[in-house]
Amino acid sequence: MSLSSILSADAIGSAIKDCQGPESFCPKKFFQVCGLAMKSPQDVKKVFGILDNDGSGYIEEEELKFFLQRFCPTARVLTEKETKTFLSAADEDNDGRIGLEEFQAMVRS
Ligand SMILES: [Ca+2]
Repeated sequence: MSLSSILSADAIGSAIKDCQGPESFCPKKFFQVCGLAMKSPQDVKKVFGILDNDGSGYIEEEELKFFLQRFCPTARVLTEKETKTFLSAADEDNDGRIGLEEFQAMVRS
């Protein structure tokens, strides 16, 4: 399973291009531009599984840092500030990691 079987390469490219500069990453905009915001809950779940690199059932801060690289291997890593902002925007129960339901809620918002 890879992200390119769910999202189009063009859409991923546009979304990555949009946040090339440090501190320019906006999760909501990214999910819209890459097309994930319009995908079914099943597809969003597959993407969650890819982002949860160690299969723990949660996306932790260390995995979130490499968020853009899961979409495009040559993309940059997120800055510490972007990672923390992203995490706190999604982490509704404040356990310091993103669960599937939190991820789905964020993608669709
Ligand atoms: Ca994990």
